[in-house]
Amino acid sequence: MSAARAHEPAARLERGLVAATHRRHFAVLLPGGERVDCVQKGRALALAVGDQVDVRRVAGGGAIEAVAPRRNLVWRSDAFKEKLLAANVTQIAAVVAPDLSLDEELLNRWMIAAESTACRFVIVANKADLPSFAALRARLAPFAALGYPVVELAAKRDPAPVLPWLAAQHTVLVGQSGMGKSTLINALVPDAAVRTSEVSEALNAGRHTTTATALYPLPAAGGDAWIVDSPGMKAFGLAHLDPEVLAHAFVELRPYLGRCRFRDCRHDREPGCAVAAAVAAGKVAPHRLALLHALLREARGSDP
Ligand SMILES: Nc1nc2c(ncn2[C@@H]2O[C@H](COP(=O)(O)OP(=O)(O)O)[C@@H](O)[C@H]2O)c(=O)[nH]1
Ligand SMILES: [Mg+2]
Ligand SMILES: [Zn+2]
Repeated sequence: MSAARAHEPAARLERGLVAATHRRHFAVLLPGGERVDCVQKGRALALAVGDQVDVRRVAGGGAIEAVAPRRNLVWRSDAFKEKLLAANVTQIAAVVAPDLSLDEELLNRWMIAAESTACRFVIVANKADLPSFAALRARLAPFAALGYPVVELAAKRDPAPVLPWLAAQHTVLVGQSGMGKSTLINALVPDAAVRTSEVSEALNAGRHTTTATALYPLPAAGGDAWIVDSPGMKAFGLAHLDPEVLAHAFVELRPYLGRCRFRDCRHDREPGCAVAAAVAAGKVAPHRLALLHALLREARGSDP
C-alpha cells in the first residue's frame, strides 16, 4: 500500500565488502552472503576489492555512501598508470611453477610490495607433480633463506597444503600467467566462476583468462578469510614507494640501515656504508642491493 510505504523509514546502511569492481559498478557482499550491484555516491575515493563500505538499498541495487578507513592498499604503478589490487590486505601469496620462465625479479617486487604494506609474504610453489619441480625448489632456496615460507603443492590435485596459510588472512594471489592461480582459486572456491585457461581457450582462443581482480570469501579456511585473484602480470612497478620504506622492505638490510657514515647514504659507493660492507662480507646478496638501487631510481622517476 502506498500510504504505508510513505511512512517507511529510509533503508538503513549496511556494512559490506567490495568483491569486484567494474568502472563505476561494484559488487558488494553483505553479511548474509547476498551480492548487491552498487554504484558509488560521489567520487572522492577510488574503491578497490577488499574495501569495507556502507551501502544503502535503492531500487535494483545499492548505493555506496561511505568507505571505512583502510588498513592498507596494495597497488602497483609505473610511469603510465596506477593499478589498485586490493585494500585491507594481510598477506600477498605469489604462485610460482617450474615449467615456465620464472621471473625472480617479479618475485622480489611482490615481496617488497608485501613488506612495504605490512603484509605477510608467502610463496606458493605449484605443480609439485612435475619432474622439474626439484629445480624450482633450488631456485626458491634464497627466498626461503630470507625467512619467507614456501608452500609446496599441486593445485590441480590438492590445494590443502595452502589452507592453513589462508586461515584468518586477507590474501592477494599474484603470479605470472600460467602458474596456476585460477586452478588454485577454483580448487579453493568450488563455486567460483573462474575460468581456467582450458575453458577460455575453448570459448575464445587467445583472450586473457583473468582480466580483473575478484575477491572470494574463504569460509573453509576459517576466521573471516578471503582471497583475491589478480590478473597475471609481467611487471610490478613500485615507483610510488618512499626511499626509506623501500630500503626497510629488504628484510636482510634492516640490521645495517641507519649505521652508514652518512645519514642520507644511498648505499652506492659512499665511504663508510654499512650496507656495502654487509655485501662485501657475504651477508647480503649483491643482486638484492642492485634491485634496491633499481627501485630507488624508479622512485626518483629517472630511467633505470
Ligand atoms: N601439472 C600441473 N599443472 C597445473 C597445476 N595447476 C595448474 N596447472 C596447469 O597450468 C596451466 C595454467 O593454469 P591456470 O590456473 O590457468 O594459470 P593462471 O594463468 O595462473 O591462472 C593449466 O594448463 C593448468 O591445468 C598443477 O598442480 N600441476
Ligand atoms: Mg588465471
Ligand atoms: Zn649506506
